[in-house]
Amino acid sequence: MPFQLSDEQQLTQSSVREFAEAEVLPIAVEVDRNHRFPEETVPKLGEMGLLGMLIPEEYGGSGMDPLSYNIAIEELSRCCATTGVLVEAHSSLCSWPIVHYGTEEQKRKYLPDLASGAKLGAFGLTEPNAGSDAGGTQTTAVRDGDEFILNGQKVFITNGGYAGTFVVFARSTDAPGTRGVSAFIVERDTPGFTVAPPEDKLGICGSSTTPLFFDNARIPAANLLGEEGKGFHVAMATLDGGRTGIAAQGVGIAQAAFEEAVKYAKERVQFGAPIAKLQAIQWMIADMATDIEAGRLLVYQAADLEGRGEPHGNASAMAKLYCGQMATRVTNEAIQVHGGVGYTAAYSAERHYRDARIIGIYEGTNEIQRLVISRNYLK
Ligand code: COS
Repeated sequence: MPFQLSDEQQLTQSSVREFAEAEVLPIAVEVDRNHRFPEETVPKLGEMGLLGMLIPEEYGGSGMDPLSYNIAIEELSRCCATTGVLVEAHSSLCSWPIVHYGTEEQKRKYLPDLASGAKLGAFGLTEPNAGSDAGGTQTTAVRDGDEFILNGQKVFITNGGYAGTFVVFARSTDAPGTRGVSAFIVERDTPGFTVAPPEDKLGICGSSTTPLFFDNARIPAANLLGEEGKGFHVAMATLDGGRTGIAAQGVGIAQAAFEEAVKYAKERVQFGAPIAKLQAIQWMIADMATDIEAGRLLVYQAADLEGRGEPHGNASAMAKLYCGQMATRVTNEAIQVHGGVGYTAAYSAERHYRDARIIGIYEGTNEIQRLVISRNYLK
């Protein structure tokens, strides 16, 4: 077996599964139907230490290894994809860059509240005219004494409506393209910074996905994250880890759909026997199980490389590319196993199918992952 989880990793897996089944699963359907952010889960996630997984102990987190973290994201997403991405964006996209690029002062100021869940985190990179072309950032940051003045707009920001701490990217120098971009930490109550109402989406319906507006928003120059003009590197390095987390979310969604398809196949009787006795169903189950396992191993590999301090951008792009397609395939098959009822809201297969679709889009589309991967072989 290429990956033998350590005792500690297995403990993380079982304890997060137990927590998610007790606290997250019971509200998953309602959160989806009502497009409701699961606000009451946030303090529970904080108490369980699930908001400080990527934050070192000295700043209030648990300093978990990347493989354990991704296992936790899989387990949360297996019960509720909305909760999975809530934790993933908070951890991979906001906490991680502050841990890795923040000054000691920034870490002491922002990380303890992120670790406890007193504040949720978000990441503002995408703009109306800068999606896949993240280097086309148009939001500006102009230095004025001890401050930067931010102007512009971000879109599709996960946790936008509830986050207290945002890592935001803006153009602060005249350097063209990716080189003029800098990263900043922005607090929610900054005058001139507003969060618009959430998007109405196909899936992950409880997740708060919002635009952000900066209208002469003044932030302290001390909130520059990393070196000025190196923000694009911060964004790309952040996404190297984040993409593994989204792949893990895809594994969790697919696993949930698979388990429900197996259960239904054993219960549903047609032609005088459970449909699990039919080879047509058996082959679907076999393909789904194999597909999920392949995706999970890609996630484990990318996380393991990251944990050992090895370059992991190629592996995380592969994991995300594969899991985006895998989760769509598996959840589609799960509906097929259910037949007509799979198309209705009486079963969760349709929710998983809708939730799976985003895996191949956010934190870089399938096409961007192919670009990242192919560059490693063709350079
Ligand atoms: N880690 C650190 N630095 C990186 C990096 C990485 N993984 N990948 C690239 N860089 C650096 C490069 O070394 C280069 O540095 P220099 O300017 O110092 O030479 C710089 O970043 C620009 O890189 P590159 O030339 O590859 O940039 P491109 O404009 O070609 O963009 C893609 C590359 C398309 C891969 C990038 O824009 C991207 O990932 N787009 C998708 C964005 C995305 O995922 N959005 C989702 C938002 S979060 S929900």
